[in-house]
Amino acid sequence: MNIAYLSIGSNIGDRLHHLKEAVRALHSHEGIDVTKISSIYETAPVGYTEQADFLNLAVSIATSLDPFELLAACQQIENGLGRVREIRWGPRTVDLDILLYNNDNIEAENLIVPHPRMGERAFVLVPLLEIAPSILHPVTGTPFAVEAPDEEGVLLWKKVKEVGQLL
Ligand code: PH2
Ligand code: MG
Ligand code: MG
Repeated sequence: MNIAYLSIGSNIGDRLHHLKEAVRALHSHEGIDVTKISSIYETAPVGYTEQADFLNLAVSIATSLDPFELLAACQQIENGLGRVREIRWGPRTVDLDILLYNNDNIEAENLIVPHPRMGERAFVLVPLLEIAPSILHPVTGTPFAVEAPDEEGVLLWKKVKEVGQLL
């Protein structure tokens, strides 16, 4: 069994509903178990800033899927929830990104793991470190650190303690 961490975000429509639907869809996939879930954070948009605030969370999964099958499953869930691909870093009903997959270092055309921008993004790291506080970067072997999350626009929005709360 493989362990992966995913970041999930939404900033269109009923954001909480979209996050829940994404977690449910992951969990109901026969090759995926959602094992840990972070609280939900409201986060200021990064990259393209002329858009609404996001809700973001992180999950840990146990999966029999290989990284590319997992990517396909994530994209299928995004499409099923009405995701239309438009502006890079622009608004989205739901976005599922693979952050880490075991300790793998993958550099394919359609998939880079560890996620190349995760180390600079408080909206990724704050939820991730809540569920995996002592995790190390698979390539550099160093811990992930986030300095001042609230200054980077990351605020606790809903405390979540167990996966069942979002199913
Ligand atoms: N996702 C992006 C770009 N910017 N900003 C926040 N706060 N949260 C996101 O999930 C996010 C973003 C591209 O996927
Ligand atoms: Mg993303
Ligand atoms: Mg994405």
